[in-house]
Amino acid sequence: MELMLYYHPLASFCHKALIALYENATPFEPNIVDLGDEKSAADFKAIWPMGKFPVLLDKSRGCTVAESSIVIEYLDAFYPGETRFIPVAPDDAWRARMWDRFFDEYLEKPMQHIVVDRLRPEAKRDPFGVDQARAQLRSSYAFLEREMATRPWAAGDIFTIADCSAAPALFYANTVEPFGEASSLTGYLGRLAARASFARVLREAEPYFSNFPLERKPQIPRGAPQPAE
Ligand SMILES: N[C@@H](CCC(=O)N[C@@H](CS)C(=O)NCC(=O)O)C(=O)O
Repeated sequence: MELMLYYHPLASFCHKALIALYENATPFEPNIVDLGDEKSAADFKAIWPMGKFPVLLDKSRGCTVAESSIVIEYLDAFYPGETRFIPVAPDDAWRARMWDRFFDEYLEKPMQHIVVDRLRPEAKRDPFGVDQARAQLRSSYAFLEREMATRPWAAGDIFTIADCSAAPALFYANTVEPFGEASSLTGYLGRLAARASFARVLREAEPYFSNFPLERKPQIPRGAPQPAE
């Protein structure tokens, strides 16, 4: 097989790449990395010394592609399918990229900060940083609640790279800092969860949910009807 993905089924940044692969039924060899296992971690770091996944290996083109957004750009450029992740029109393209960055910077990162803090020894925890991360999530929710009231997908009327980022970011952020009654956000997360690609990612992650380090475990949201495309 030409493509191999190094990933873990529970890892939110890996979900971005998996959604893109599943959207277009792109064939790839899955390679689950267990960073808790010395050999698995060492084998992975020999490929990508930063030790962060997802990483896509393209044997036919001799490329090692790291960083979830770049993996998606790469798939869109070299293994395109029916779902195009970067729109062709320049105005739509910068919007899709901007919202991709938004979800990584202002949801994924604070969510990760809260989760990773819980994995530290008690004396090394950072309650102030966790409070800041929670405040960041709440202000992102308030902004998104207004934004998502007027469109079905993150960057407009079509599913793009931004929705690949939004899906795991909102799913895990809602677990660590529930957005409760926010109706546009709940509706959007429901649409994402009903999308076949993300539904499959969640089904594959579910056996690992008990490993999530916070008391409140992730739960697959009830799906909502798809918008007309
Ligand atoms: N900017 C990177 C972030 C990747 C990242 O943080 N991945 C997490 C999993 S969600 C990871 O590899 N964590 C393992 C670790 O930090 O040891 C991307 O977009 O791919």
